[in-house]
Amino acid sequence: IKDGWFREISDMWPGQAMTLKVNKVLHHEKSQYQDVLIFESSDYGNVLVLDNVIQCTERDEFAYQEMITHLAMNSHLNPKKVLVIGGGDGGVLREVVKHECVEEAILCDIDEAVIRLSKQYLPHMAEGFKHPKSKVHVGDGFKFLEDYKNEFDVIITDSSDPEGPAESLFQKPYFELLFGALKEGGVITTQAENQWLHLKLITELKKSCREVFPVVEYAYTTIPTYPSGQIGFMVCTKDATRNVKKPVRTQTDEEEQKLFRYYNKHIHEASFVLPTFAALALK
Ligand code: AAT
Repeated sequence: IKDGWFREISDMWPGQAMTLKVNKVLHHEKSQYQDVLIFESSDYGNVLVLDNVIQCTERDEFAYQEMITHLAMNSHLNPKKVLVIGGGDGGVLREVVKHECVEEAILCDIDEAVIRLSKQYLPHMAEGFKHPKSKVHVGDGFKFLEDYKNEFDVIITDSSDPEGPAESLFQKPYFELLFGALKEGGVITTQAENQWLHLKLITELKKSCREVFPVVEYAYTTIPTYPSGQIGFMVCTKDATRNVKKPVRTQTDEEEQKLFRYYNKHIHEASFVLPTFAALALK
């Protein structure tokens, strides 16, 4: 923070940086895994920052949390048991339990500080923790998955960027664990970075996923406070016959408007349509 502005300077997006005006710093600590900063911004509500990277703001978080969740949830006919890796703010959990078919939703984040501070400063996201179907485990997502085989219908990896504690969540051994932990017909989504900045990383990620899953597609959402204003997802399923680009389960228009602010059945399909430069690279 300099002169009242937070600047998101990082080698992961050279030569550019999101800046947000700071009203006041609410909390700052070094947790066991990362530097955790929470500030109140002038126009984006409260902001969670890990190792100087914006994780979410109250104003636009729904664009990300809804898409990473419902692209997976609506690509499964009857998701009952759901796992979230990362997502310590609780926003993805909040979205998962909106689906009444869900019987159990488990979240595994590596950092108790993120969970603790989100409950205090990001209550609209952390409401996901209060739901009777929600369970929380603090630990490394990679290690957690090693104990589960044939267990989950949907697994959502809402992880930070590959520099730091989330590095292992972007590599092939992790996708093998995900595949093994899914039941037949299971679906995953993972945070898969920005097509303007990380096309090479996304290409490699897709290749790794393709070596494990029969169906792998990249989708993206728009979000002002992530680098370059967009972020993508890998959407994969064990079921070779399924087309994840079209929801297999839908809500009525009225339900959609009641439940979601960003996601709807049209944007589900649209989010897989890529500009030519990205489509060619990811072919
Ligand atoms: N929904 C907010 C978006 C995030 S949060 C990412 C979370 O991943 C953090 O809470 C962090 O503690 C957790 N995490 C990191 N590594 C691991 C791990 N190995 N196991 C479990 N959880 C982990 C993502 C923001 C994306 C930013 C885009 N620039």
